[in-house]
Amino acid sequence: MKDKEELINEIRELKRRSKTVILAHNYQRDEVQEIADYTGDSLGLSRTATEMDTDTIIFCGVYFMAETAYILNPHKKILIPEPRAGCPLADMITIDQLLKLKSEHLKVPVVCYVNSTAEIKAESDICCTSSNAVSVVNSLDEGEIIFIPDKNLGSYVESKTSKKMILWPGYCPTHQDITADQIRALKKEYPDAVFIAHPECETDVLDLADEITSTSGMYKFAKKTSSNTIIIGSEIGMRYRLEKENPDKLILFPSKGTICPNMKLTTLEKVYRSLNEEVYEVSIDEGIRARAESAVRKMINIS
Ligand code: CIZ
Repeated sequence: MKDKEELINEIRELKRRSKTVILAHNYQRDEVQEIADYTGDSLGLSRTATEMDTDTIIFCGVYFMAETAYILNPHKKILIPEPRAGCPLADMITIDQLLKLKSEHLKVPVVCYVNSTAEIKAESDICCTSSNAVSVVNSLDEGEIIFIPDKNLGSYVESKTSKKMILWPGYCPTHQDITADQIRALKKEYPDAVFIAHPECETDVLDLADEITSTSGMYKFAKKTSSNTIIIGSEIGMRYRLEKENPDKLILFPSKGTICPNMKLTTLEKVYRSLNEEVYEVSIDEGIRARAESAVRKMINIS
């Protein structure tokens, strides 16, 4: 079995020889972020994939993210090292449930969070991410909006707009595990700390936040805050880049358990195999992909 350094060197060499670009989501393992050419959020990475002059991209993240990269880059080969890396939040609404919801609220536009399957995106009017959800909702003329599948992000958006939101009861189990009591305890221990929360957290946790933002927004806020102690209300993979970019700041998480088990399924060994054997290729039925692309492009055009 190869040791970590050996694997990293071989991955770098294979990547160089095959002209493959590796993209890694902000929640990936430290060592996977280390070998990536780019790290970022799902939309940022999908857009980077569009700009890259390469035919093959390895997307280290969960399945809907690699799908989103494929939706925007159907002529490129998008590989995911671990195809079983799913997203429980994306799976909390099925296509039949969405069709039923739409039939109960005719003419109400559907905004779907990027954490959704390609099929769900194809049945939605417009997509959004955690960084542009408020502007996406505000861009619509209608006063009433169906927002799927994340109830926490949806109710945060509702608090920032004058729209009536029909929410779906989905949630991210990792962010849902962060509690207001954990944050209060950390704030008591570190009274000068600022708390940055992801909008996938529950409302009582968001009520304690100094800043509510996406993963990309967290990196920006961490750099500019004058506080030397930052509590992060999100997945533990954020620690890698936050500590690298802010060596003088103390980065704290509410618990050691703020882990997305699906994000951690991608390992260096699997990235090596993906490069070596060109597995596993993402593909989506063209009819679904084209309709999903329309929802994603509409979002890109307004943000
Ligand atoms: O869009 C993403 O990558 C997710 C799931 C979260 C975020 O805030 O970046």
